[in-house]
Amino acid sequence: MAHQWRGVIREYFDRLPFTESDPIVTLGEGGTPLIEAPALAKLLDVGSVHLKFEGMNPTGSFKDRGMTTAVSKAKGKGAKAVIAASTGNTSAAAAAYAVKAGMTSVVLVPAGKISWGKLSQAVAHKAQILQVRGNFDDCLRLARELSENYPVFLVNSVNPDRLQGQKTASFEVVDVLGEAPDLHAMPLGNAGNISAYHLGYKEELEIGRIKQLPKLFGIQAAGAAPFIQGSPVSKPETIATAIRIGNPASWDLAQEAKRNTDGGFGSVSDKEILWMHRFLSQECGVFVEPSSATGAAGLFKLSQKGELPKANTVVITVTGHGLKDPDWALKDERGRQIKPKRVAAQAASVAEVIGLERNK
Ligand code: AN7
Repeated sequence: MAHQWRGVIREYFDRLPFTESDPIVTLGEGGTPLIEAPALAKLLDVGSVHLKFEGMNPTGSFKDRGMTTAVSKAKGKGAKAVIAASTGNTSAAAAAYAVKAGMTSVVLVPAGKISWGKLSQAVAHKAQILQVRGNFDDCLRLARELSENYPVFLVNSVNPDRLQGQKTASFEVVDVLGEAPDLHAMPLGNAGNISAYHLGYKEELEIGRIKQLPKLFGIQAAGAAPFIQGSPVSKPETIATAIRIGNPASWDLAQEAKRNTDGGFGSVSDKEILWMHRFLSQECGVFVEPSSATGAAGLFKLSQKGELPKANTVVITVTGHGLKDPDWALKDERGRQIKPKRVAAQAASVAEVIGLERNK
């Protein structure tokens, strides 16, 4: 029988805190492609750029890596229900993995501020969805309080089992490149992901698979940029709803990731995010949700200012699939709705509309 990727717990079993008797709840997450993007390398004026396309995970975002570990651990402890606060992707992943585990799920999302692609996933996987009158930070506070006082397991990234799963993305990058990149950038929201990459790369350094850590760069949306401001933002605002977070839970771990790798934080406007969102789909063939374009947008901004550190190999994690939040692709640069032309069902009229001349 042909070999199939077995999900991150089985693929990296000796690198994760699991034993043979532990239940494993998996949907085959991980093993995502690292896609070369020469157009982006040219734009940034670096040797090479590889996009780690996390939209290829089973629920369409990197959250699946941490959800397989968190839900497996919860199952091992006899949990019947999981709870998560979410800007969307965590809720989709929690709901799907809960179904696979035979558990129920409760998700708390900011009212009216999650994309309908993600909402449809939580509904499809029969989560109990509660729209909280507040932002993500309010949702996380509630989820923590509920998990402390009621029989529900918290599967947000404040649960260390989540970071264990998410660190496998750095292993995969090293598996493919054979070394660490010089620089690795990603969007920065609640800060679980940059902390997990740091953890993974540190482990790779310890066992000698890489010789140095990549500089880790976390990029925020300008309207939700507590790491740039230096303190929590009380009213985060951005069209990149996945990272509309004002009070990141993994604050200290992210600061450590930046310091320890000589990396950096940056922020980009919604306009810059949408410009890069379009560039990735139109010039690189990679369709991501707007939030996921933030890492690349941040590096572009640094390169334009002449502040991008010299790098031969750059990896940029694009965290979620474009189909999660597709409305933005259906708008042009000025925000006008794009409507494909209607034509009669005749080759000659189609040819005329697209400006083709008949072969001689
Ligand atoms: C596409 O789903 O926080 O810095 O509740 O969905 O690890 O938080 C999502 C975050 C980047 C930020 N890109 O990662 C949630 C949630 C996408 C995301 C982030 C998120 P972290």
